[in-house]
Amino acid sequence: MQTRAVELEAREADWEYTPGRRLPGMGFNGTIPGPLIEAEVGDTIHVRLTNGLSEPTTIHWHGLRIPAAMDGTESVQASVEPGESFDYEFTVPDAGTFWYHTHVNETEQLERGLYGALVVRGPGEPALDDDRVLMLDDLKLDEDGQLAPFGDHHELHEGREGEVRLVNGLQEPELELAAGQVERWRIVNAANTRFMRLSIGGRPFTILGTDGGLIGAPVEATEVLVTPGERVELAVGPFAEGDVLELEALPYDRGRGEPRRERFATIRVGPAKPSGASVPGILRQIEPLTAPDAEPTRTVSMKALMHGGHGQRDEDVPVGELQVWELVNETSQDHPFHLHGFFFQVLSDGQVAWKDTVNVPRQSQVRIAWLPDDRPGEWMYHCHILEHHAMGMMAHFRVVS
Ligand SMILES: [Cu+2]
Repeated sequence: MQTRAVELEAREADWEYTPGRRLPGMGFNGTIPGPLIEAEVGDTIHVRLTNGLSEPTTIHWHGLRIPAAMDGTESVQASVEPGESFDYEFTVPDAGTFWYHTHVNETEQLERGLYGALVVRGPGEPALDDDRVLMLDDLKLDEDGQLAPFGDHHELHEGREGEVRLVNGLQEPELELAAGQVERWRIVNAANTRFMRLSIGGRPFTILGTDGGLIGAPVEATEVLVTPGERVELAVGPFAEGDVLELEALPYDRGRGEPRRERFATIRVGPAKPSGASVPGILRQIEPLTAPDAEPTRTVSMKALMHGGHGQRDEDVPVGELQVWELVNETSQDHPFHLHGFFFQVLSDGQVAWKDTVNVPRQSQVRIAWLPDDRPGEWMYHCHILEHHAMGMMAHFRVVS
């Protein structure tokens, strides 16, 4: 186990998102996405955040089960003022694909690029030929090709979706793969609002993991829905030399916007290389927290959250007391529900996996279970459509020992 020291400076960035086109971005260390942070389970990460912006910021460590004081929200720390710095220090307990992002003026700071990925590796993971992180995002531009203004009333309700699709900060890039190889793709939806029903040229791929790392057993699929904040890990390939495939989002109706088929990247398959990839039939043992039909201990209404405004407070959660929450969405649009600091299992989808963000489709319910381990303090949950979060679609609660 190691201690890893990382310096992150939030600063303005001249963002060339496609050759010859630039935007005034914001990037950790001036890059979009920010630096990839890599660690092994049990490592301690020390991050000094320095704020080189002209407005306050913080970092939220999305999906990491770390102490409340390190969660990066304004309920556990003062936001970091321009010119100041803040030290985050925590141990990473779980293997998986996580991400870090600003938690202040999110709609604008995230759109402008203040996010990055954090990958934690554990023992006994499947061996694939390569491992890459794809942070998917979009950008909303105005007629002059500049960032569209933020936060009008319509945008807050409908969410902000743009016509420029990005992979790792670049518009519809080309990705090269070697024929015959199978890669592990760690995909993060870093968009403010855009839902991504991902397809890789219609070819089958294997789902290996989700928000909280590996799932129990690999799942073959030709598409997977990734909503804002969610992650998915895929085994991709093998393909034949000369194949050209599109990484795209298929039409998905979230109750707003126009469902369309949209390209994120083009995949070109080059000359063959030998493959040592193998995906075992069992990836991990995950014990169910409770029975799929367990009675809810609490109901969370998306409608009430959406209309409740800021400062809502939900009831305390005692350490060690199993939580079964019924997430009820009586609104006319889908909402990706994100719980800070803890993993949950979705009881209503028949799978046993660790999640921190789950889509609650409109006019439906999703039942989740989670067990608050001994990390008391101020926590929160919110809709991960950032405009909804900005509108106040969130609640604070305490975990109490
Ligand atoms: Cu929402």
